[in-house]
Amino acid sequence: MKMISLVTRFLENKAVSLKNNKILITLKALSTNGGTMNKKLTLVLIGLMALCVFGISNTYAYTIADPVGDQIGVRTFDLYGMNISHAANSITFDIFSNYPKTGLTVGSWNTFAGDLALDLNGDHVYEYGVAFTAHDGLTAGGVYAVNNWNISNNYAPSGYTYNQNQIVTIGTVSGAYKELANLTWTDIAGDSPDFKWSVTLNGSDFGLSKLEGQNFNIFYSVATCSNDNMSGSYTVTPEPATMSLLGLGLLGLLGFGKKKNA
Ligand SMILES: [Ca+2]
Ligand SMILES: [Ca+2]
Ligand SMILES: [Ca+2]
Ligand SMILES: [Ca+2]
Repeated sequence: MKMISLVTRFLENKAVSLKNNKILITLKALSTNGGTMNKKLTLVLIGLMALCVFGISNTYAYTIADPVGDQIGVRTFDLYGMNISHAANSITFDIFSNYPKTGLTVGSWNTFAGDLALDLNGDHVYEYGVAFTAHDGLTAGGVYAVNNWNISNNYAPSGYTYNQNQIVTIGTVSGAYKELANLTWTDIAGDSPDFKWSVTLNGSDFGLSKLEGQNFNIFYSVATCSNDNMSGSYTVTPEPATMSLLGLGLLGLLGFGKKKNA
């Protein structure tokens, strides 16, 4: 409440000092029309803040969202989305699905988890991959420069309905893995989604001294059948600079208010 009354007082101040600003004149009218209107303004502010907090804590607002129920076959194959975040020189991918780490056997087809495909030069040819399981001589968690990908058709026994011609796992690579990344698989609370893959990669994996400004195109198939898949892109924005600009702007605004009040 102290915070809200501070914000309200700040807005009242601004309304008095910036008489020509239409929006702030409206705020002034609201805040000087007695206690009732002041309470209304406070309620609006509380509502806005609650909305902000709810928005941040809503785990279903994925960076890349995938429709629920768009999989072929059982709901075990459903992907829900991917959250992507970054630090100074690392990027983290969290993938939410119903697919178990041990894989799923349908009839005679032993499916296993797909690998993460990354394109860093914007041509949607995925030249990097992270192996999510050990297969074809690759190490789980290894970040590889990929020459070509296995597609779902390479794995399908005859007579199955599945998502054809989709890239699913790393095929051939050039050289050893760039890094053994921190790859984790978690059985998260609840079953919609049921599980989370998480992997954190470094700029050096891609020969980059900094990730800032770098765009990633991402593709992920839930399993070797690609019965669900998702794609999207993410740009590593220069957050610290943005934050300091915002800070400077706020300081400028405060300074301006003070000057006018004097
Ligand atoms: Ca889905
Ligand atoms: Ca590429
Ligand atoms: Ca679970
Ligand atoms: Ca999908």
